[in-house]
Amino acid sequence: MHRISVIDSHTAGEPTRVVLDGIPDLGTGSVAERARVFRDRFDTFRSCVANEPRGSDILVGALLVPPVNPAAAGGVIFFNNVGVLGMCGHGTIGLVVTLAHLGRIGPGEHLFETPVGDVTATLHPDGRVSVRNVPSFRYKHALAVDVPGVGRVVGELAWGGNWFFLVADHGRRLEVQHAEELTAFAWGVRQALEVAGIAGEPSLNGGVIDHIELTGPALAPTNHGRNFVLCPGKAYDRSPCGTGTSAKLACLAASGKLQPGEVWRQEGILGGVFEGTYEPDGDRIIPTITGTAFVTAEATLIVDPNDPLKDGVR
Ligand code: PYC
Repeated sequence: MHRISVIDSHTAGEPTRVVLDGIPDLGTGSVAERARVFRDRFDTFRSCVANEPRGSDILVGALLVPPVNPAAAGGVIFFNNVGVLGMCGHGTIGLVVTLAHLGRIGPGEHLFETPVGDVTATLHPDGRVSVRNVPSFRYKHALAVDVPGVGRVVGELAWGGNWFFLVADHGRRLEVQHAEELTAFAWGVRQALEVAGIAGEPSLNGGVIDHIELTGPALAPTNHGRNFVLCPGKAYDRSPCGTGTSAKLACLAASGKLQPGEVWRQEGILGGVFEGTYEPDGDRIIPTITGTAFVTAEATLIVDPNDPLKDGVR
């Protein structure tokens, strides 16, 4: 039997599973190099932890690995039902709350290494977590793509730790009862981008645009915007998506609609909120996203070699 210790949490409804031990040997390279080893050689482990019957399409896993920089609290490799992510905002909030739950960290600033750069997470005394994300930017705006069965869709392409295509003019209501229709629309956009060969900067995660973010007005008057984010494996983010909110901030900053330090309250599809602000960083921005997470389980996954579904359902 192989045993894997995990702690589950949710951030505004979006689950994170932090893997504490039972992790394969990924070598001693940078976190980016170890993420490549994980992707190329240990996809079975990813599927075993993230996919059914132990996980689900909406689960984001977080491998906690030793950092290169001894000043860092850890290295982290995020993954989901189909592969490895660059960064994950809701997952970093979940990781910090998990480490605090274990008594490994307390309130204050904590550095984490991710495959796409260092992030700093601040655990506030009231339990909220602020994640100072990797530099983010709008790469292209007013980009049109022809989506079969829909027509011409115009959006913005932005990096927030993952690549996002943000569409404001989608003509749909961003309410969870329409999740199926929103998923079908966003998936069509994603496939059309791929067919059209539209990509981000190849040096960042290969440039693959694997997150589609539909944006619109907030439902609550205290918030500034709402989103529906379709993740790479066709599951929608229950939270406002930390990297998606970072991409949104980059677009707002690029179009002069949000000033440095000004607060943007981003509503997710379930109504959960991340508060975002940014600092300018040359032609990029450094977003900070604040939210809360709650631990939901402490568990040991058991992988029985005789189980025909030991590697998860792919
Ligand atoms: O919060 O950044 C995020 C995220 C990415 C994918 C799912 N959640």
